[in-house]
Amino acid sequence: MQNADTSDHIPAPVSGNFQTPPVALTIAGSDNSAGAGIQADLKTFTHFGVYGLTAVTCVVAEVPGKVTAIQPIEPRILEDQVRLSLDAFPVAAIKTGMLFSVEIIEAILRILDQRGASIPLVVDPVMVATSGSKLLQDNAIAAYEEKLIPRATLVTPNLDEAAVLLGEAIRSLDDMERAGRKLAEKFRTSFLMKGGHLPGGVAVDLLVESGGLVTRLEGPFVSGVDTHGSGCTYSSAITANLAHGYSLREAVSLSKSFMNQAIQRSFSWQHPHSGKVMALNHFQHEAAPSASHAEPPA
Ligand code: PXL
Repeated sequence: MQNADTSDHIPAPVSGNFQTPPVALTIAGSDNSAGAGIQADLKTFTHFGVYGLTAVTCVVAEVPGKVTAIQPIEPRILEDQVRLSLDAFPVAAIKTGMLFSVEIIEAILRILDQRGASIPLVVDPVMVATSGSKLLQDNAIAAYEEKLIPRATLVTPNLDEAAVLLGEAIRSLDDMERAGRKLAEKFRTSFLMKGGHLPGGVAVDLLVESGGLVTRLEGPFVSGVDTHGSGCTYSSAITANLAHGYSLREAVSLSKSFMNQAIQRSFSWQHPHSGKVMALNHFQHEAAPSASHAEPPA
């Protein structure tokens, strides 16, 4: 296993050309509170100097800690959003987030098979919100397993999602590595196993590549940060870096550094009636070197 250095170097927003930035597409739900979903994805793409396109799968009414309604979008309209985007822009990477139903997954597969088969695809297998609300119907898990995951470049489950995909509980770092290897073999693709919820003072993730190479990524575990959307933000950071042309390993390592900062510098507000509300920090202005100092992809 190798270690990636992610703890204290600040990732640069790697944009070389302001006239023609790389383009990435997120296919995900809308979170009006903007910590998760397409809103988080767009902020993250922008941080990394990537022009973001969106295809909305569902409209979710929510604030941190509470989901009150989910309205899925007509699959035909979703398919149109993806088709128009792929036909008009040179999309360099795609991610999926909250997909909700079999019908939505099938609509995405129809259009990706026609137009997007060669574009790197990051699948964040969103199942449950941080608040505990279900964001995926039970019968859609099989569609993920049989159709979407096998064609992904990278899958980014948290430990609960990985346990569902594998059918085994994951309780330790050793379990996590074993599970990652089994998943990578089962689906013949790479998995980023996110261990943020494991006990201990560090947030450890393992990138298990389809060839079996395991890279360990570490960040400090920051207590008292009660935000949502970290999975959306992490997977869209990786997608942005893939759109820039970084290798999978580089893209994940740059994104872990960004996540460490987004969590450590998270925002907090006090509302006169409802109390404290928090959000991840997608800005990171102070830390970001100017784009002219950024290193281009190797
Ligand atoms: O964090 C998971 C997630 C993904 N996508 C949307 C969401 C949420 C969580 O609330 O609303 C749209």
